[in-house]
Amino acid sequence: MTDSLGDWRRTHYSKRMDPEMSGEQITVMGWIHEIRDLGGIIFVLLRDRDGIIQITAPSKKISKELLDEIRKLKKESVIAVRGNIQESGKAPGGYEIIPNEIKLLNQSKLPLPLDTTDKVRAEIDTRLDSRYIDLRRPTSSVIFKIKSRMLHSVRNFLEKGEFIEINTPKLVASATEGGTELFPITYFEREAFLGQSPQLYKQMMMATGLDKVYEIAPIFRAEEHDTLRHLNEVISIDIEASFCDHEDVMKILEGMVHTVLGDVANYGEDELKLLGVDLEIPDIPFDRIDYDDVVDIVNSKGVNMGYGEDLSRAAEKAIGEHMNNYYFITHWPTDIKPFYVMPDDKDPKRSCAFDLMYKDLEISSGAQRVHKHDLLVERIKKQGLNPVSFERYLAAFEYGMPPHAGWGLGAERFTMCITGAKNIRETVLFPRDRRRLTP
Ligand code: AMO
Repeated sequence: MTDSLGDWRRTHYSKRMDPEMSGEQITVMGWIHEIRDLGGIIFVLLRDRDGIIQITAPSKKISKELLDEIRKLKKESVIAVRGNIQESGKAPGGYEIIPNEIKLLNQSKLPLPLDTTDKVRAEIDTRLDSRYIDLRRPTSSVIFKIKSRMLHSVRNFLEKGEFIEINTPKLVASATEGGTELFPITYFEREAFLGQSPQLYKQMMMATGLDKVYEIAPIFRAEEHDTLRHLNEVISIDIEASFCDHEDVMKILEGMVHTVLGDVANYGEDELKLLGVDLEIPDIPFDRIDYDDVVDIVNSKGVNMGYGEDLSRAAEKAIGEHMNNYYFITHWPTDIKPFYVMPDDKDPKRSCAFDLMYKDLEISSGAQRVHKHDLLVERIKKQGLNPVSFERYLAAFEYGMPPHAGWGLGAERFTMCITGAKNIRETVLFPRDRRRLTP
């Protein structure tokens, strides 16, 4: 038999107690984390979003009916407790509640597919299969509290910088980053794709006069990689700004990373502590290293890398060891960057593209863009793509397209930098990878 919620409402989360509340009757709601029956006294640990509070039921102070009710409770069932709060040196968190009334709101089946205490470590796949239970563990859920703080701070920063939030379509007709890595879908009688980047749309916005835009939305990549850094659906934080070059948007990016890390360290102190993270706020400006120098350094560390090659995993590790935590790699070879990237005026083999790295992890790419129509057509052809598939995008460059630049920052990779998560799957509620499409 379970009880209905009725007119009961939570008055406090478990961690929002203070000494002045002593003796007050409060109502808490949550899950039974643990229950210990010592005969003369029963301890119930109630867990909510914030943490754990002890319900202490001594047989001397509590009616027999209520004690019998408590004895029937099972781990992970959902309860509401009304009782008097008091300080207690022995209870976790320093407070305990002496119950007056308890409602059993819903029962949990036992055994659980996963332990909710950190006593038994489960494999990541087992955890993801029962993610709703995994997220009852504070060390799992805290990552999403931090991710939420990060995204909130990103929005604040960009709004203060007068960026306008936009939403672009995720059902698209053609590729943006080149021909591969797309998920095809059936769109009525035609083929379409899931968007791999808002790139072409955010650039078209520059022809509208909106001037500075940002989008925080999913991107889909049909990459076959099965690594700790790649997923097939991630959240990209994208900006595009007119009358700007790559240097300007690099300044925005480093300023944003600096501010966001400061905000997370400030407001998420307890959350970081739970993960054992001592967040270092990097000084700005971040170091900038030329791609040519990266090639030299990587080779000097015994990892083979030719000019014009992308960074292999070994090369990323080699350069990561050499540099400070956050740094930019600039002047990438034009040929290995997408068609929309502006070649350097003086040396067109090099481009105005950059990556932002954290140690050995790429977290963002950006560039000044080609804003001249004819050069853009030439670049599309040179990359083996057909300008006809980009007709509507290209048209936007014929009627007054300002010079512009932008970047895309992976929200999950940035969350990994902040939380120290080694596996990107830890930073996504329901990750999508080569093997996983449910839950
Ligand atoms: P790029 O393809 O480099 O650039 O993507 C930008 C950032 O998005 C994140 N990211 C991923 N994270 C995890 N798994 C993946 N499969 C994955 N793919 C991308 C990374 C990466 O640095 N249009 C350009 C951006 C721009 O120039 O504005 C683009 O999409 O953190």
